[in-house]
Amino acid sequence: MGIKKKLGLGVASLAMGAALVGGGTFAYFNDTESSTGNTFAAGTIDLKPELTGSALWNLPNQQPGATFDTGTQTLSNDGTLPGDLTMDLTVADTDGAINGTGVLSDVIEITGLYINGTESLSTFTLDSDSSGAVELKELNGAKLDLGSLAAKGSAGDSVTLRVTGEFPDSGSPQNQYQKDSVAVDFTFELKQQ
Ligand SMILES: [Ca+2]
Ligand SMILES: [Ca+2]
Repeated sequence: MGIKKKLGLGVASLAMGAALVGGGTFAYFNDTESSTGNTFAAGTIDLKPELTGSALWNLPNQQPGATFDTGTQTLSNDGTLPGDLTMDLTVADTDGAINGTGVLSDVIEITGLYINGTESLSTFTLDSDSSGAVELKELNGAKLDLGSLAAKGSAGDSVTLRVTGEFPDSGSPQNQYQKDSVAVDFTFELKQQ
């Protein structure tokens, strides 16, 4: 028996067995479709530039009347997902402890907070002592919403920020602030929406 005939016999036997078990087979219409290659991949949230350890200002040896300005800083989303940007602030005084009591964060004022070039300080509720000015002490623990950043490459994937301030000259002696210093830490977080 040639190999073709052997194969033919095998097929016939199988068909018979099916008929015995199932009690009969019937033809039917059917249709199958497939979808392959379905993947789920996580996108990224990546705020740039990396600011770890870099200061926006470092002003030793100041006196009443001095001003400071961070210059315009750009923060960008370098990731593939949009996010909401916040800025956390902490303020820490070091009291020189000479000439009476008082620390710099009581008197140094933030005079401008520019977001994309628009002065936005008054849009935040920061003047908790209703003095008419935002002193550094009022920023300690503040969390400011700076808006959304689109995914990298889309319109609105970056924001510019600039902070200005002043150590006001009160017109009278402010010797209680001699030798004092104050540190302001900014922490920016871009969080997925
Ligand atoms: Ca105030
Ligand atoms: Ca002091």
